[in-house]
Amino acid sequence: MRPLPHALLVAVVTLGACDQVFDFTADALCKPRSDPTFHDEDGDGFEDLCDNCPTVANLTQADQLELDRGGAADGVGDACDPHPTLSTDVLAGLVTFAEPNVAQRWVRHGGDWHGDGEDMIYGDTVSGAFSQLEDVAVAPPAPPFTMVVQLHLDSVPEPAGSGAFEVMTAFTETGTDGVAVGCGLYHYAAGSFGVDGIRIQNDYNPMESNGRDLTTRPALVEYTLVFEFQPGAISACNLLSESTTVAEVTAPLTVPPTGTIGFIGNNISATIHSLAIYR
Ligand SMILES: [Ca+2]
Ligand SMILES: [Ca+2]
Ligand SMILES: [Ca+2]
Ligand SMILES: [Ca+2]
Repeated sequence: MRPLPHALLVAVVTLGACDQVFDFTADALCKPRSDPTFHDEDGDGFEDLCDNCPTVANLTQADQLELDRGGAADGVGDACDPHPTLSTDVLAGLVTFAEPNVAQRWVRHGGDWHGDGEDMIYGDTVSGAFSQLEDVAVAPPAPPFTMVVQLHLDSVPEPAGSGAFEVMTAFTETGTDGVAVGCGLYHYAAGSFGVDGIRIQNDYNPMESNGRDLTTRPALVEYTLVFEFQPGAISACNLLSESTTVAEVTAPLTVPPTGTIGFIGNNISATIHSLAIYR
C-alpha cells in the first residue's frame, strides 16, 4: 500500500462517516488491481480513493502550490485544487457513476439519462423536455463548498424559437421537476438569455439567474464545470476547457441549496464523467 499524505488520510477518514453517501470506506483505501471494486476514474494509475485528484489524471500527485506560498499542503492535488493557495480544501464527495448501486441512487425525472457503467449520458436531443437527474441519497454539504463536474459535450442542436438547451450541475428539489439551483453550460435562442454561454440558474428566484455569452459556439470537447457556492453571497460558475477558462459568471444566490445533488438537462447531449465536491 502506498503511504497516504497525512492530510489526505485525514480527509478520507473523515469521509468514512459518509459511507452510504459517497461509498467511501476507510478499508477501501488503495485497493489492489485484483480487487473487483478497484476503480481508477482518471486512468492515471492511482485508484480513486488514494488519488489526490481522483477525476484529473496527475501522475506526479503534486500538492505543492500551498507549500510554495509558505502554507501546508492540504491533500488536494495541484491539478484539481479549487483553491491552490489555501490549505483548507478537503475532498468531501466523489461520484464516478461506476458505483455498484448507481442505478438505485440516481433517479431520473424525465429525459433520457442512462449509465454505461462509467459515465452518465444525457441524450435528450429530440423532445427538448427539461429534465433532472438526482441522487436520492445526497444532500449538499454545509456551504461554502465547490462542486466540480467533468463532462464531454456531445452535441448542441441549433436553438429553435425560444427553445433552451442546457446541461448543468444542480441542487434539485427532491422529486420536483423544474426546481433547481444550478451552474452550467446553456444554449438559448437569441433574444432570450443569449446564446452559447454559461449561467447560474436559480429557479427558486429567477431574478437571481445570471448568464454570460461565449464568443464562439462551444466546441464538442471535454469541459470542467466548477460551481463555487457561497451562501448569501456571490456564487461563481466557471467553465473550463483543457485548463483554460472558457467563461465565468457570478450571481448572488441568497437561497441556500436544498434537496439533493443532481443534474439538469434540456435538449442537449452530454456525457457526464464525474462529480467531485470540495469543502
Ligand atoms: Ca486515478
Ligand atoms: Ca488523478
Ligand atoms: Ca493542494
Ligand atoms: Ca488548496
